Amino acid sequence: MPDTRSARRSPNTRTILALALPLALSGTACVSVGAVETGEISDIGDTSAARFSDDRDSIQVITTLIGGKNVFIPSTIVVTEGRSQKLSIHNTTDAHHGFRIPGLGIEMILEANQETLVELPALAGGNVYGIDCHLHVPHRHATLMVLHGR
Ligand SMILES: [Cu+2]
Repeated sequence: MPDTRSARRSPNTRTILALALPLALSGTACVSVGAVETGEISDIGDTSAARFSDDRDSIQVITTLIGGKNVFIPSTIVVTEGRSQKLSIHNTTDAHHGFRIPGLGIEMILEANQETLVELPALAGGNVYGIDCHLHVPHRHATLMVLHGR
């Protein structure tokens, strides 16, 4: 008989991971593990009021090969609204890759084994943009998330 414990644990792990970022952004100091396990998230509160400061001059990103898949790390890039931001994207692979944000009209080529600077314009908070590699369809996608600023 197969061990069903690991099969049961897998969705819970995904649920916890999926909830981790919104919970972190909500400013909620403590949410009980019981609430996460049962999917009860009604006590998280209104996240639209959360505002963030940002002391970074640039954000480091890599595109790399993991387990046979090309991925962007971090796969969710977080910026704050109302200020431009530099992305310093290092392509650690021996192939060119693309970096495209269709919602912003940004499309760059990331040369093999090189660092490429991408300038993001000042953006409005509360928006999420898809990121992909326009050179390789199977390249795993990423996300740009714009937080409300202080
Ligand atoms: Cu690619």
